[in-house]
Amino acid sequence: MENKDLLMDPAKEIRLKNKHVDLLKGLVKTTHFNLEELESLLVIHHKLTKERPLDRKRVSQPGLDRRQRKVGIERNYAFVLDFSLISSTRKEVFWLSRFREILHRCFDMTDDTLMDRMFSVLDKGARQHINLESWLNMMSIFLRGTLEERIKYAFAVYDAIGDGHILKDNMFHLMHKFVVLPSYDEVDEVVTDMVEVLMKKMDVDLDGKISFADFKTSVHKCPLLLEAMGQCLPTRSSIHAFLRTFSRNVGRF
Ligand SMILES: [Ca+2]
Repeated sequence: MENKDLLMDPAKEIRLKNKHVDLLKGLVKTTHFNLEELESLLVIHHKLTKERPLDRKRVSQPGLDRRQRKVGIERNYAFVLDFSLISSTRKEVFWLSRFREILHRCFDMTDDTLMDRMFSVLDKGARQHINLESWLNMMSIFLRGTLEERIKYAFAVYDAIGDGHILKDNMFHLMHKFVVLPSYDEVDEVVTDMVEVLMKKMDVDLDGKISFADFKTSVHKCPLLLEAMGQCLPTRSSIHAFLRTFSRNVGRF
C-alpha cells in the first residue's frame, strides 16, 4: 500500500486507512473516485481534522526533514502540506471557520453567506462539523459532479428555508452582494430588478417562486443559471489544481 503523505508516519497512515476501509470501499460505488483517490482524500481530511494540526512554527522547525517536504511537494501532495499550515482555532468553532478557509484558499470561494449555507447543506443533523463521509461526498460533487448532482446541490444551497422553494426574498438576500453602489437605495433597486429578471427566466410554472423542477428545467436550458444566485461550486481552474494534488486523472482543462 503506497504511503500518501511523506510527512505522516506510514504505520499511522495504514491504521487510518484500515479504520475507514469499509466506508471507502462503499464510496467507490457512490462517488466519482477510485479507492486510491479516496485514500488520498482521507489523508487530507485527517490533516484538516486533527485537533492540533502542524502550524507554521512547527513546519519550520529544524528537526523536520526538509528532504521529505521537498519530495512531498514534488509528488504533488503540496496541498496536504499547505493544509497543515492553516491555523487551528478553538474547537467549538473549528469546523465552520476551517471550512471557510479551505473553500477560500483551495476553491476560490469568498461569499461567507453562501459558504455558511454550503456548510448547513453538508452538516446534516447540525453536528457542527462535517464528517468524513460528507467531506468525501462534497469532494465528489465539487471535483467530478455530474450536472444533475450539481443542480441538486446548488438548489439545496439556495433553498435557505429547506422547504423546496426559492422565494424572491431569498434571491434578494443572496444577490445583494453582487452589486456595489454608493447608495443603499440604488443597490436595492438594482437587485430588485435582477431578481425580477431571474424570476422570469427560472419560474417556469409562473407561481412566483422557484421549485426544484423550475430550477432544473432552467439550468438544463441555460447552464449558466446554475450559479446565478452566487458561487457555490469551485471554478474550473481550482478543480484542476486540486485534483492534481492527489490524482493522475485530472481530465481536460
Ligand atoms: Ca415556480
